Amino acid sequence: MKGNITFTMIKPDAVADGNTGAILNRIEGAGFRIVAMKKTLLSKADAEKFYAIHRERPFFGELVEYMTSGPIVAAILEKENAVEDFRKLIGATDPAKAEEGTIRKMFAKSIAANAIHGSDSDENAQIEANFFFSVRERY
Ligand code: YYY
Ligand code: MG
Repeated sequence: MKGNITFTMIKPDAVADGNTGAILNRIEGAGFRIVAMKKTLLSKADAEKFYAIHRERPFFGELVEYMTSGPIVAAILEKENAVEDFRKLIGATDPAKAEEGTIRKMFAKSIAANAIHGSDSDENAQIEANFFFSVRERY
């Protein structure tokens, strides 16, 4: 069964550029309900843990540096078929390959500074949501 929860982060460049509101507007406009949300600054340890799956990749150091360069906005989102529909809404990892109208096409600057995160599976959505939010922060 497809899950109804996904996890997102609006990344440091998009937050710093004042695009948080515009991005949330697109997310809600696409039918996602915000279950939990917070603005926070990731520590190096947080970023390394969150992206542990990419530890051996050549871009890992740059990714951790970027994700800790300024505050992010983290959120749990609810919608039917949330993970897949949200990946469609944000577009390809590389904004040069992202479809017209996707959040990354509109707001990403590069493959590294690509404006937004979206979980890639129901299992990871749960893990990522639990990394940031307690049960009492979800409504
Ligand atoms: O899930 P998604 O964010 O679309 O891409 P991932 O392959 O999980 O990579 C996570 C993150 O790492 C990506 O959003 C930007 C960065 N990254 C990079 O800087 N350079 C790459 N070649 C691939 C990914
Ligand atoms: Mg990913």
